Amino acid sequence: MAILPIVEVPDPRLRLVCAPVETIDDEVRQLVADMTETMYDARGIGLAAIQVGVARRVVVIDLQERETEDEEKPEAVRDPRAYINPEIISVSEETSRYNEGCLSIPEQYAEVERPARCRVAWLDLDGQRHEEDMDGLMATCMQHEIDHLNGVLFIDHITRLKRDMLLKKLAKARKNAA
Ligand code: GNR
Ligand code: NI
Repeated sequence: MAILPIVEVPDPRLRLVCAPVETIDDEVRQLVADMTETMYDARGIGLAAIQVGVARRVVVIDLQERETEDEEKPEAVRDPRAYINPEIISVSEETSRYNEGCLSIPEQYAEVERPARCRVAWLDLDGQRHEEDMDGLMATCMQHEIDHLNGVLFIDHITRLKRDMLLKKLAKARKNAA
């Protein structure tokens, strides 16, 4: 396994439409393993392959809360799931708001409104097809990740004013860190 560098805005790769996985081979399994390690290292709850520079429709998610913010999650409570070629089948009319963040837009957050529930289909690492209704944080996170596969970021769902403010704050934070 390897911790891979995370692609950040304004990298144009984040705007690519990713290609479906045709065969679940060792390369895909290696990618999922590396994405999982990278997600935990970065303390994210999800990660799309394009965030490590690979333009394929692969997502990993583990929503589980950590004990404290700066404590790394113990192996025992880790429950990483891989979603290959995930697709939204339907969404609820009801929406919900969540204060979203993204590892590709470090330390910036904004309230995003999305469908509260969605039905999602995907393949697991054995090539088995699954279909499931999702709600709560899982529905939000899955929609955020599938957006990445289509070159969409959470800042595309907020007003231009809020987006410009957020990107300005990011530029400032980067400048201060440099
Ligand atoms: O770690 C993450 N937290 C998060 C919080 C609210 C909504 C979505 C997310 S996903 C994000 C990790 C990430 O950037 N995934 O693409
Ligand atoms: Ni993200």
